Amino acid sequence: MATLATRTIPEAVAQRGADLVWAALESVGANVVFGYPGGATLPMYDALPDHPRVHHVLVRHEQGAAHMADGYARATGRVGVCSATSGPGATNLVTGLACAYMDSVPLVAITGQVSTPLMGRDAFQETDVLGMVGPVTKHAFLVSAAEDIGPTIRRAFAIARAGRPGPVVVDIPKDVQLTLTTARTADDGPEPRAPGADPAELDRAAALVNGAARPVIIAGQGVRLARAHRELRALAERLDAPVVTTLLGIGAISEDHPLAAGMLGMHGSAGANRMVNDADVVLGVGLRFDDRVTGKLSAFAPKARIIHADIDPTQLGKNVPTAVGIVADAGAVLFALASRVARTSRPEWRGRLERDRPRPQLAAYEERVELPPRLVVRAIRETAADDAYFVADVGQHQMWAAQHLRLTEPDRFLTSGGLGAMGYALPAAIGAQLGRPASEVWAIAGDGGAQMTFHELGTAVQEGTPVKLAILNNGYLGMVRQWQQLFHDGRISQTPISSPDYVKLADAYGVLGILVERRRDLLASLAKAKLHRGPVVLDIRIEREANVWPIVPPGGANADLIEGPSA
Ligand SMILES: Cc1ncc(C[n+]2csc(CCOP(=O)(O)OP(=O)(O)O)c2C)c(N)n1
Repeated sequence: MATLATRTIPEAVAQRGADLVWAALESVGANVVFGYPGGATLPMYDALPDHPRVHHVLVRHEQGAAHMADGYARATGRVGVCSATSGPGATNLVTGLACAYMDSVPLVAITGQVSTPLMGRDAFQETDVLGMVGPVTKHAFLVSAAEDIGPTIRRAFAIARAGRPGPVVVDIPKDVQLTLTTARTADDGPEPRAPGADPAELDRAAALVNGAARPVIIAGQGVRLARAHRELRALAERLDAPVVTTLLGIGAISEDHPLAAGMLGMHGSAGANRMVNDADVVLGVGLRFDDRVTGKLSAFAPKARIIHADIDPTQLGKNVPTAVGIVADAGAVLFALASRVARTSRPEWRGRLERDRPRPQLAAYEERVELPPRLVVRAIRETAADDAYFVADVGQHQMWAAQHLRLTEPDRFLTSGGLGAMGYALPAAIGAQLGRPASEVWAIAGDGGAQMTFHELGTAVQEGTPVKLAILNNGYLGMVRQWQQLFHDGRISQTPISSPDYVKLADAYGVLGILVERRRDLLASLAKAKLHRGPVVLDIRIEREANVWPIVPPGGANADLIEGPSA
């Protein structure tokens, strides 16, 4: 772990703490910061123009800053940075921090704090940031001396990246930002290294896998974070074992790979759920085995011995009983196992996979509907570049996107999986676009989530980020309506939701808005959006009461999944 050592350079010119904030960010190569200024960050913003290597993106709401930093981090693999003032600025960040925490996204958030003598006095815009963010961050620092600013920020970066990544907050009182100091950041020393897998555990895991007739690999976000796609594919091919993914694991394996068996869990494919249900050995890599993945715990993978590999030791045995637990980076585990297991062929087990593959044709009833959601998602996929990024919001459209985009390039699917924070898509897409300026970025949102953070369109305009926002507009908070229909006797309560005229609203921002009401206009409208050089908002009026299928009823076992009419 880095030390907080500083050294004084006698001939150095004294600098304000505020300058040291930006200098520290420059020194770690953080050249994009998503933020919003205020009273407690006035010194920082006063110093910013003297640091032209940092590009500051002015957001419209601090939640947007955190989600943008998150989208930037997920798309680039780098640490995302956001900034907010004290009090309401910091409180507005919290949703985005919690989202990054749940999904293991490396972020550093810099918050201004009221001046040290005012702290604890209910000062104007004072909140106890450390107290507030503790449960949703890996770590939070309060910096009490200007000379600690540089080392603390550098250490925050190291913590955000190390092991299981996550958000770190650095809270800096205004007087500390104003203090003059000649201190410089000392060399922090080497980054902490990920633990290596225990060879004995690897041997036990390999023995289990070698003895298996029906093994399944479950790939989670950890495989993507470790950029271990090649290692995953190599092991799967060696074992001839199907690979299912979690929602965040989508993109760990190309979805057209013959061993890719789709997403597992509540809205996973019937095939993926059945294979895990019948597996005799499950190798879970880089996932939490959360409730949306396992369904009823006691009935999860009932015939299987479970091997669980994760870099975070607190995950092992937390939700599912494991026969073997391995604490290590996903890439290291997959690589080490590949050299310990026998090459095998399992035509029968593989045949199951072929049989259960989701069928792409529309169901008969969908042919009678103008814009069934599955058709819309597939049309977006068809229109977008092969290597486009897709950022899904939260709700039915998120699940349709997860099920039907069928991505072949690694790591192109970004979504708020753990927290499930509506409003994520547009800001995260803007962040992803700023991190990947040469790529196409599509945000897919519902009409509910779109209204939560639509104002960030202003950020896209000011930054010239050409994100395409496709609103799958069904006039409902669709996912909640679906649950009311299926599990609350059809009693519809507070889920019909009105929308503004999105085309006019886009126009007010100087953005191209396109209304899509007919199937015959869909592809042409999407193509127009793709070719337009600036941001675009598509208001796509999908089938109003479509449901997401399959679904595992709440509290049910994955094996009890209901396939629904569109199977
Ligand atoms: C911030 C937040 N508030 C509430 C919810 C609960 N919730 C989950 S899905 C959903 C409905 C989403 O509606 P919409 O954005 O229109 O998408 P749809 O499900 O119709 O595709 C709601 C309210 C949430 N996930 N996040």
